[in-house]
Amino acid sequence: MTGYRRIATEEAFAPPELLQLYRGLLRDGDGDVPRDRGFESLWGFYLGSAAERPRAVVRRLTDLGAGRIADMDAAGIDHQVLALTAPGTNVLDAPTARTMATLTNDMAAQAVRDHPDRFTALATVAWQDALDGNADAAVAELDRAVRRLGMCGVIANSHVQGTYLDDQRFWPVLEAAELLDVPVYLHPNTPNDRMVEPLHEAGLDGAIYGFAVETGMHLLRIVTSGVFDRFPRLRLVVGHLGEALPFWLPRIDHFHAAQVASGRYPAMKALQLRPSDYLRRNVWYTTSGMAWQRGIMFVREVVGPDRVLYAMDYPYQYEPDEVRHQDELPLDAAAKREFFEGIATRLFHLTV
Ligand code: VNL
Ligand code: MN
Repeated sequence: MTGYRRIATEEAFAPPELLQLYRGLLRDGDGDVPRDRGFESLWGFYLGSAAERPRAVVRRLTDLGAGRIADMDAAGIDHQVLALTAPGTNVLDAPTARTMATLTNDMAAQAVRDHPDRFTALATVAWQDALDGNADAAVAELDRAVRRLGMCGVIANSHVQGTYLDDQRFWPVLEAAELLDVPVYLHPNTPNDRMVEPLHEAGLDGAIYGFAVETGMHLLRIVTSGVFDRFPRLRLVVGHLGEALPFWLPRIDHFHAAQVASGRYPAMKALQLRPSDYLRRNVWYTTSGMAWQRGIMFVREVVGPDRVLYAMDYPYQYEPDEVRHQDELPLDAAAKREFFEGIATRLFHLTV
């Protein structure tokens, strides 16, 4: 009836086994992993609150079957690109993270096999393996997930215990994503323990704003570190209309050039292109949690309409009215089909 299928591209799930590990972390901590007050704030809430929304979110996260499909049908979502919810395995010690990544990929692959028309999935890897000099293990799991399980990208739930993907120890995984031709979805995490305090004390550490502060900064660190000069065909996907970066393009370019010219920071090197050029060449932008026509039209205008695509942010922002709002974007039928279906199909190489 609409002339397009709605493909939602930032849709979260969680194995019950991972939530059980989170409960243990919240209770006892993990001697091998530094404290993370953002994690405690986020998952202390979702796993501890008796209020209705957090309980519904946790129930929906663990459902990769009939309940989720009923929600999709009720909202008009034809297909979900599934990803392990944040912070995923990033808060675990490396051996536990590796075990959980394998379990998560197997679980998602089963859901895709059961409902190939409704689900595809992003791979999960234990990014901290790369920090321990064991990037090969993360690369091997990515390879298995993509080539054996048919996954269409890899989720990066942002910082790994305070380190970011500009750290060259992670680059073998980025190189593998480039070679496998699958995008890396850079999803928010709570701000790391060194930056969370002033946000947390005001109630701003989560999806309301802290995620965007943390993840916008992460994306910018990736750009300014030269990742895309080294891996020019690497593709990144970011939610929430780009975590505000599209609004900042001129100022970022201006001060990047000025700081490089003056040699102000050793970490800020000359790049082959302007920062905004990478944000228009290597990055795609989903509308997760940002069902706002004027914002969507602005981002299309400044980064290009061919890299702005639909996402819901299920189950955290399960708002069927927001689907309708995006159905009514001031776009012609062909452009709307691209927005809901075409761009996602090519970006993730979807076959259904
Ligand atoms: C929230 C929203 C959390 C979107 C998310 O991941 C997310 C939240 C933990 O409202 O807390 O993807
Ligand atoms: Mn999300």
